[in-house]
Amino acid sequence: MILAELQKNFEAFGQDHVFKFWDELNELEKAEFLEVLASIDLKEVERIFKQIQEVKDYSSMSLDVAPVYPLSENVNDDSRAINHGKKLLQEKKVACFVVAGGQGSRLGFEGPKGAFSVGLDSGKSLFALQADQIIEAAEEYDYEIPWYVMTSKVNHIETVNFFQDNDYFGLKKDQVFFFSQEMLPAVDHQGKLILSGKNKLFLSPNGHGGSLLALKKSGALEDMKKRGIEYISYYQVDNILINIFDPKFIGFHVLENADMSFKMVKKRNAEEKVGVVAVNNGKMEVIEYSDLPDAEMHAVGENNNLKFWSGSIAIHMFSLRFIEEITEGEFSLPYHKAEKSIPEINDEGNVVSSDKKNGIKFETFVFDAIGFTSNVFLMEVAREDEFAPVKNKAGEDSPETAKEAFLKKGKIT
Ligand code: UD2
Repeated sequence: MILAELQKNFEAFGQDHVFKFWDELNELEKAEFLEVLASIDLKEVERIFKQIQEVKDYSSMSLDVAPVYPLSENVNDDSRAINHGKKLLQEKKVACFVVAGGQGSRLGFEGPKGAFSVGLDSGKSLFALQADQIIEAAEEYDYEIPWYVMTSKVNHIETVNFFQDNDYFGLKKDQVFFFSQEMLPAVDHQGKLILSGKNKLFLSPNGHGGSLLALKKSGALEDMKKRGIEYISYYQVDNILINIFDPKFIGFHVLENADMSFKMVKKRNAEEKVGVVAVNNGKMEVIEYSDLPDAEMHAVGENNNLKFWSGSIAIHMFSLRFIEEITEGEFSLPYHKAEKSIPEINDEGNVVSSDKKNGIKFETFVFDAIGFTSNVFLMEVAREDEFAPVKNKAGEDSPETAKEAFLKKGKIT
């Protein structure tokens, strides 16, 4: 698109302020900036900005708790699921998929979060620990289990380099499939694009919900099919206790005919920052902690326990067929807004940062795929066995607590 045409388009959408410093740019800077601007779908940005204004008011809705298969409810059912899960693994039908496109800003670690080490004696990073599990499972089930790693532009090169520098942690190079999710521009509270440099739009990853389309667009789904994969074990990069190949979870997912399954833990307290699964008007949905009304968050249910007693720890099984079906044709998950402090250029052309939440990032969440199916299975797991995320620098969910949980489980470091 030529400059004049682009300017006209930005003007039509009330976004021509992005050209404010145009005359100060050299030819290279102009060319780089034009390429980015031409890739922005302004109509879509406008649509998303409108959509996020319509915040769902859960306080006026009547919410029930979704049924969760409790820890060891039935030994016979459990062992049937375990056997089935093992069979599916022996049949080489399961792949693993980590979402690692986020920025880890709360942790304050520069670089991909998977490269972070919580301080084990071995110094192993989160990625290295995950690779250990894949190697072990590959031996047990006798196949080269493929590992799909989603990054984003903010960390793609560093992630791939980290794998290369560490010889893929003992995995074969073609066992690991990297791909990036898409980026979206952030806006201010009036919906204006944010300049974080004279020729720089502030862009950020489109949330882990972006993984579903990215799986398709990158060719990862095709690659899975070629390898005979039918089920995907999905997890987040920052959980040091992740149990990537859990035959019970895999088995139940398939025996229950689920399209998507969730692992749940008993919430530490009402305010814990995990989403809950509710039944709203007959349909299951995940309500993120920040959207759950106070009264529901603290509501008391059976046996004087919290009504929403369990939280989603972002560990899922997906059926490949389900992802294929929903990403066919027009596919979009609802957008959520994340209000953030974003570095911004001032009138004098200097980049300024503050603690003020001056910007809005648009994100989609993978758990909203629940809206596309009623075949959902939720399973409770023990926190001490399966969930110790590294989120914050110190305190709860920090490297220190993750390390402690890891060692307590008797894991070999
Ligand atoms: C997420 C869940 C929360 C709970 C918790 C458990 C959301 C909105 N909430 O909260 O309910 O399950 O995790 O740990 O997910 N990521 C990407 N691309 C992105 C954004 C994130 O790949 O654009 C990855 C990121 O690298 C990380 C994971 O998603 O592996 C979680 O991201 P987060 O730390 O921002 O999520 P959090 O802790 O707010």
